[in-house]
Order: sequence, then structure tokens, then C-alpha cells
Amino acid sequence: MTVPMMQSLTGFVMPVGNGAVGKTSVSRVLDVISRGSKHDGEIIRDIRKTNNLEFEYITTKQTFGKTTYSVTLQFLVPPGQKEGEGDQTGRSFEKVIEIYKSMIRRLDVVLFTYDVVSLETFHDLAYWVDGVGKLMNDNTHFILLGTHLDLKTASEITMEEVRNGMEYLRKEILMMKPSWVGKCTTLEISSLSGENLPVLLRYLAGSVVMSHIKE
Ligand SMILES: Nc1nc2c(ncn2[C@@H]2O[C@H](COP(=O)(O)OP(=O)(O)O)[C@@H](O)[C@H]2O)c(=O)[nH]1
Ligand SMILES: [Mg+2]
Repeated sequence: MTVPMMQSLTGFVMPVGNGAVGKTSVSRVLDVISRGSKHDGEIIRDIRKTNNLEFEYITTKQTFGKTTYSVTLQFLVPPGQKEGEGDQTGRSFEKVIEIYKSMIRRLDVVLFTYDVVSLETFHDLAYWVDGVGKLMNDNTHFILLGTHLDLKTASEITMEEVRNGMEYLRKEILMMKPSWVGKCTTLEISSLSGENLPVLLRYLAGSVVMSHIKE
């Protein structure tokens, strides 16, 4: 007789990127999907600007090999406001990280988030890799995550640019942390239509499982 195996794990995920790229939206929509509720795009309509560290807890059941895991993803969503922008209407990313850094023990996955219809948000990831680099450990995975896939037309950021962007981020991280061995990938999603969100959820769960196996 075989005993079904079920293991519970917790991991930490931080999306970073410019304001309004959809960091908060993706965490809220993954929550809806993970509960098995129907996602109709309504939930992202009245999301407010992030002025502090937001917490979202998502639990998903995923099977890898012979084991089924119940993975709790603790999303830590910081503001996309840069310290240098001098915006007085909320806390910057830097201020928030300064306040919470002792609480942030480990990040399993960083989501470098950009809006596929905004080249500026893609190029600005060079800024965000500096900011989040010191919170990463040697096994932290990252995803170069394009949002707003529902608005994409043929003319925007090419697959080649995306691949080059991922290579750039990899090199920047390795410069900061020569011992870094984390995995990385690219993915485009829509928090409005829900496209590719189940793929994202499974990848996040898989990353947490892998980092626990390594320990
Ligand atoms: N069409 C579309 N709108 C999105 C998507 N993701 C987020 N939004 C919208 O983009 C705006 C900014 O999203 P928000 O999650 O607040 O971005 P954040 O500042 O990075 O946390 C909101 O009005 C969302 O409704 C998406 O995939 N598609
Ligand atoms: Mg936000």
C-alpha cells in the first residue's frame, strides 16, 4: 500500500518594478485563482497605489514527481516609487525596504515586473535589480514578468529583447553575488484575462519546492 505524500511549504515572493506595472494586481488575482474562484478581471479595477509593504498570502496545491505539496506563497509587494522621484504622496521603495528589511528573511522568487506595452518600464528594470539585489540569496529565482499581455500588439518589446533583458539581469545579479546559482525565466501574463497565471502559480510553487529540497 502506498501512503499519499503531502508536504506543506512556505515561500516568499517579491515583485519589483515601476509604479502601475501590475505588481499588486498579480498578487490579488493569483489569490482568486488559487481559491478556484472564477476570475473575471473585476478585482483589478479598483486597486490603489501601493504606499507601504503589502502582504498577500496564497496557498496552492501542486504535484511534482510523486509528491503533492501545499505551498503557501507569501507575497511582499513594495511600492514602485523610486526614492529619487521625490514624490511626497507615499513612501518610496527604498524607505519601505529600510523599514522592513529585518523582517525579510529570504526571498524565494523575485518578479522583475514590466508592462509589455511600456518600453520604459522594461528598461527601468536596470534600476530595480540594484534595489532588490541585496535582498536576494544564492538560490533566489527570478522571473522577468511582462504584464498587460491583453494589450499587446505585434510592435512592442521583441522576444529577443526579452531574452537579452533576462541575460542582463542575470549578469547584474552575478556581479553583486558571484555565488548566486538561482534559476530564471521569462513569462508574459495578463491579470485582466488571466492568461498564463496558472503557469506562473505553478512556477512559483516549483521554485519554493526546489529551494526547500536544496536545504
Ligand atoms: N489591461 C490590464 N491592466 C492591468 C493588468 N495588470 C494590472 N493592470 C492595471 O494596471 C493598473 C496598475 O496596477 P497595480 O497592480 O496597481 O500596479 P503596481 O503599481 O505595480 O502595483 C491598475 O489599474 C490595474 O487594473 C493587466 O495584465 N492588464
Ligand atoms: Mg501596487
